[in-house]
This record gives sequence, C-alpha cells and structure tokens, in this order.
Amino acid sequence: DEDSESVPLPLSSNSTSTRESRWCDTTPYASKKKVQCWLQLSNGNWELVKIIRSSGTESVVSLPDGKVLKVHDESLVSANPDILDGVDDLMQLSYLNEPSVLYNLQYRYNQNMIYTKAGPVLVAINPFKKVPLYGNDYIEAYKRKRIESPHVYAITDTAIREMIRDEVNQSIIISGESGAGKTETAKIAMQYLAALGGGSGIEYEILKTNPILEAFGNGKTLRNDNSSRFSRVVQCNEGERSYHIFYQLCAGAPPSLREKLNLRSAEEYKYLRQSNCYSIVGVNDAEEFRIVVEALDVVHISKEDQESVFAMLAAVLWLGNVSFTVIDNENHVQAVEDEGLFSVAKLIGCDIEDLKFTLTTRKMKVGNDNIVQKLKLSQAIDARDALAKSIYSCLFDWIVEQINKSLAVGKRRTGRSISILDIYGFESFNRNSFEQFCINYANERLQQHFNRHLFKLEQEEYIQDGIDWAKVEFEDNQDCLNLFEKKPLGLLSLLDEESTFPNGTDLTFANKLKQHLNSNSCFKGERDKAFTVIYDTTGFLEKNRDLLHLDSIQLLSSSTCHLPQKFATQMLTQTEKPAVGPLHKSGGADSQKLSVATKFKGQLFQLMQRLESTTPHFIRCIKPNNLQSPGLYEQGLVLQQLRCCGVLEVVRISRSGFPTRMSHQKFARRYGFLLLENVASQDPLSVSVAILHQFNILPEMYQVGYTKLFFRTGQVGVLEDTRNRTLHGILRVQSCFRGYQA
Ligand code: AOV
Ligand code: MG
Repeated sequence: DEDSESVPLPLSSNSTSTRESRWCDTTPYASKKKVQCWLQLSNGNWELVKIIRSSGTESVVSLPDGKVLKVHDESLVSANPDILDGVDDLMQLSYLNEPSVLYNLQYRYNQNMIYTKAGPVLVAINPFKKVPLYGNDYIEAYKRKRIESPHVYAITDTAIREMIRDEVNQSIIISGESGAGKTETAKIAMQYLAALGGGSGIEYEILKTNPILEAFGNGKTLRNDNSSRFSRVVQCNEGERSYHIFYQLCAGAPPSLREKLNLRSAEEYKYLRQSNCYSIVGVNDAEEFRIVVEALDVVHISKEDQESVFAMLAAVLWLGNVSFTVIDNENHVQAVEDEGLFSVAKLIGCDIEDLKFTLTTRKMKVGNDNIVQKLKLSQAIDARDALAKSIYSCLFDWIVEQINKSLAVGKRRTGRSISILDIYGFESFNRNSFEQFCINYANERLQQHFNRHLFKLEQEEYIQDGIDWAKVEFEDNQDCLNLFEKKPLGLLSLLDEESTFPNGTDLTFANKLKQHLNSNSCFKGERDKAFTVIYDTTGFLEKNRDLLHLDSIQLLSSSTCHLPQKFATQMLTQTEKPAVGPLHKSGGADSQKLSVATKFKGQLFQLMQRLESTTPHFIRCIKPNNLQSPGLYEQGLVLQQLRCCGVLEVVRISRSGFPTRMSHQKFARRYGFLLLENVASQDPLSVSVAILHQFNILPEMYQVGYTKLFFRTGQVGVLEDTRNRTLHGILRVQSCFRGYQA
C-alpha cells in the first residue's frame, strides 16, 4: 500500500514564533504522492484534493469534482487519513492545522454532533435547531458513563466528580460571541445538575426561575433574538428590542392590571418605539408573560409584590413618554402635564408637583448655601432617563434577591459548589459604543483567565519541576488589558477623568486617547484591520457618568409604595463611594459617585476573584453563521472564532503535554505494593522509577520532575486497572479468609 509511507508523523512540540506557522506542518509534499491534501480556494474555503504528480515545488492535483489543477506546494496543507474523519477530540488528529480542524468540526456538525473536545476544552457549535442530544435518557447514560462522546453533560459530570474527589469548588466557564449559544449551554448544564438532584433539589428550582431572569435580563439584538443584556432601557437600536418583559407585559397583562397601570400597547411607548421592532419571529409575548407570572409564583413572590413589579415596569415605560417644554431663552424647561407625567406620579406613588420639580431642577450645595438650579432640556432628558434606568436596575436586583431568598441559597449551602458562568458575549457591530466596550472588556478578562489556566500555569508547572519542555507560544492579551486598565493612563482612567470634567466631550475624550494610548500596540486611532473592534466615542461620557440626581432618589424615598422606597435606599448605597482615605470629600453628593465603568470594573474583578478560587472547566461556543440558521457552516466565521480563543494552541499543548501528574510520594504509595521486588527501604523516587520499569511505561510517555511525575493522557489508566484488579483480588482473599474463620 503506497499510502502507508504517508502515515502522518507524530507532531513535535517545537515552538515557533508566529501564529500562522504554528498551525502548519512542514512535511515535504514531494514524498506524498496520491496523498490527500487541503488546497485553499480563492474564496478562502479549503477543499480536499488528491495529489497526482509532484515535482517537488509544484504538484498536479485533482479536485473532488474531477477538475485537475497545477498548484504550488506551498498552497497545500496536509490532510488527515479518512480513518480520522470526525474524531471526537481534536487531540487525535495527526495533522493539526486549520483546515483539518475546520473539516473535523464540520464533519461532526453535519451529523448533529455539535460537541467536540479540544483537549480539556469542550467546543460547542450552535445548531440553531433542536438536536436529539438531551433529556433524561441522555442524562442517565452520561451519569452511568455509558456514553463517552463529548457533551455538556459530560463536562458537568466531570465537574461534580472533581468537586467530590478534590473537595474544591468548581466552575463551568462558558464563552463565545454573541449568539454562539452560551445561555442555552448554561441551561443544559443546569439540566444535568437538576436531574442529579432528583427533580427536587435547588438546581431544579433555579432552572425553573430561568424564565424570570431571561424576561428581565434578555432582549433581542441584531445578533441574537434572546441576547443576555445589561442596559438598554432608554436606548435601543433599530431592529432590536428592549428587555422581553416590557413587551410581555404590554401583550399579556389581564384587563384589570391594564387598567390599574394604565397600560397601553408597546407601540405607544417612546422607549419601545425608537427601535421600530416589537415582536420576535416564533415568540408569543402574551404566552411568555403567563410563563413568567407562573415562575414568579414558584419563587413565592406574592401577587401584591408582582403587581408592584409590574407597576415599576409601567412607570419606566411612562417615564419615557414624559416630555418637556422650553420656557426661556436659556433653554430651561418645564415638564408637560400630560398622561405620561400623571401616570408616572401615580405608579411611583409620589406627588405630581414633586415629580415635575425633580425632573427639571437640581439642588446643589455651594459653600454653605443650598441653591436650586434649573435644568436645560438635555439635562432634564438625561435626568429622566437616568431615573428610568435606575428604577429598572433596582427592580432587577430586587427580583434576584427575592429569588435567592426563596431558594434560601445561603442557608442550604453545604460545603462545595459548582458555579456556571454565562455572560454577554463578545460583540462587534458596524458601530460600537460604551456597551460594547464594557462587554468586550469583560470578555478580554475572561480570555485572560482561560490563557492563564490552559497555557501559563500549565507550562509554568512543567518548567518549575524541571522537565524537558519546549514552550508553546500563545496569544497573550495582557497588552489589551493594559490598554484598558493601566493607571493613570489607561482607557478607563482617562474615561473617568474626562467624565468628571465639566467641559469634557466625547471628542476631547477621543483626542486624549489618541494622545496617551498610541504607544500601545493594541490601540488604533482609526479604522484599521479586520479583527479590530472600532469604538465610536460618541456617547461614552454620558453613559459613563452616573446622571442619577440625589433629588430623584429623594423623590423615590418620599413614595407611599414600598418598592420605590426600597429602591431609594438601594440607590443611595450603590452610588456612594466607600469613604476611604483623604480622597473622600464630604459635601456635594455628585463628587462621591462612582462612574459606570468603575463600578463595572469592580464587579468584574470580584467575579474573577471568585473564579480564581475554583477549578475551571471551559466550554467554547461557536456560531457557525450570522443568520441564526441551521445547517449553515461558514468556514471563515468559524475559523475566526477558533483563532480568537486559541483553541488550536490548547490542543497543541494538551497533545504534547503531560496532563496527568502525581507527586513521587503519592505515586509510590499508590502503586508501590504492585512491585514484585521488595522496595520497602527505598525512597519514593526510586520506588516510582521501579514501578515505571515494571509496567513498561515507555520513556516518551512520562517525565520525571523534581517533585512530581508527569504523564501523557491515558498512561495512568493501565496502572489504575492493575491496581484495582489486585486490590479486588486481595479483598476477595480476605473475605474468603474471614468466611473460613467464621
Ligand atoms: P448567547 O448567550 O451566546 O448570546 P444563546 O445561548 O442565547 O446565545 O443562543 C442563541 C440562540 O441559538 C438560541 O436562542 C437558540 O435558538 C440557539 N441555540 C443555541 N444553542 C442551542 C442548542 N444547543 N440547541 C438548539 N439551539 C441552540 V449573548 O447572550 O447575545 O452573548 O449577549
Ligand atoms: Mg446569553
């Protein structure tokens, strides 16, 4: 068989400097007659071709449709033998290059096998349709280890086992672009946990509360009809929607509630009207409303409280309809006394005059005097929108708090936990603003966590223990994070500084960025190459400043209803900076406020800290097309995502690495008794070496470090089997012996 000489060589772990060359194998093609290769076509896609003849620099190849072409050898990349088609772990590929990985994933995807392992990482490709991979039968099979193929269930099962075995908290970290399937994946993981709880555990209840969280936390974007969001109450782009709950309420509220809240259809509210999109194909908002109410019942939110929640939603909607008239030539305004204003006052439970006053003036302290400043039109609109946003955000926090109370998360916690992280995914639109910046910043942080665990820590351990190891390079995103976080001249610091300048504008901000960040290689002042996200600084300052006035908080605290009162307290504690050191100025409330970006960063750091104390399990969601359509696999799009998250490098490290490790002591203790010769007096290292020899473990399959032994995958399995068999034997002998005694 001529092909036998072309059996792919094992890959070496040689490192090279550029990303591209790391992805290619450099086996000469002249020796590969009749071998399959990948040829890149002009549209960028890869096609499998057969080499008919090769001169050493050029080859004649045949395409699947029978066409014959003469091509340069450089344009050919090794393909794997057919026997490796669709392997369930990319580590098993003999040739690890871009087309081979793309093909393997596509091969599986076409057969509804949307999950593939990339070493320790689970890759999940969004099917955009129902796939028959879930439900109790599957859960049962994974639980009993009757199925081995990669799955969210399998990785969740591993997390449970490791939590029990190592007594360490675990996390399942799900990442990927917007619309890639993170939230669905998180729900699938919850399903598994819930099923193990026997349908009555806390996991099951959490799963049931999901409709509430999605209704209040998700909205339709251009990328995803059910996108996990954070601020979109007062602004919304064409073709997108605000949070689902608004449309659900408008469509599904029963007549009595409609009357009480003076509720109209979604089209009548300015906040919902601006994006010109009210429905989602295949979604019935009224029906969804019924489901949400049911879930609110489940978490024991009383009917009375539910009505207060809906009243707050209606108040937000009516706030958007409040308008102003200019009353003097300085652009000062007065609130129009119309249905909008009256409805807001009634729903919030405050005096209408107070409301008018609050929306159009601002109390300030100058020296020892309290003065009242009239607001200009744009300031009044900002104050109104800030109030709407704050009410919604307090409402969301309040609901989460109620859910947690009802689940008694704190009380029931016994020892160890598994956290599932699902955040808003990386976004790049034609126009990107402050929201995209925050989202992408969080995703960069998460990527760093991924890098740290899979590349840095792993390799550092090898080096520390002195084993023979050629370093694998990876795309470090530290420069990008520095660009954001460095003090005092990082993007966040500059943003906060400019936000506090009364004369700061989005343009002066942009100029400052150009002035101070140009030396960072991740910063491009203007539109540049394809992978860059271009942020438009328009609106950055406004969105970063917390425009909520103390007056608005006071208005809420004057309310006769309990929710607004609670919100006022909540807002007060949230807007104030903790009183630390000499920086803390007493006096004007505004000087103490934290900017939105700073709060965001604080929360992000808290999250990362929590994650750091867990053993991570990573799931990478991939979006195969931008149309949210089943069966369509765009190679270029998939490749870009694989590159961004370093999947190939992970496989490379895992394959050439030594994922199993054990200290000399533990190894000697665990397997020492299997030795045929007596080694009782010897040190752990000598015992370990004796074991390795006796079991014929090949030298290339392990490395001896200063403190630990490192093994390639699967090696310890043989030892474990022998150990189990032997132990079983011993136990049998013992029980026979006991029986004999009796
Ligand atoms: P995301 O969480 O990653 O986006 P979602 O989890 O909301 O993305 O997935 C988007 C859509 O893809 C879902 O509404 C489903 O229609 C479909 N989908 C995803 N995974 C599956 C699956 N396993 N089976 C069937 N359909 C699926 V964002 O939250 O926008 O970053 O901020
Ligand atoms: Mg999501």
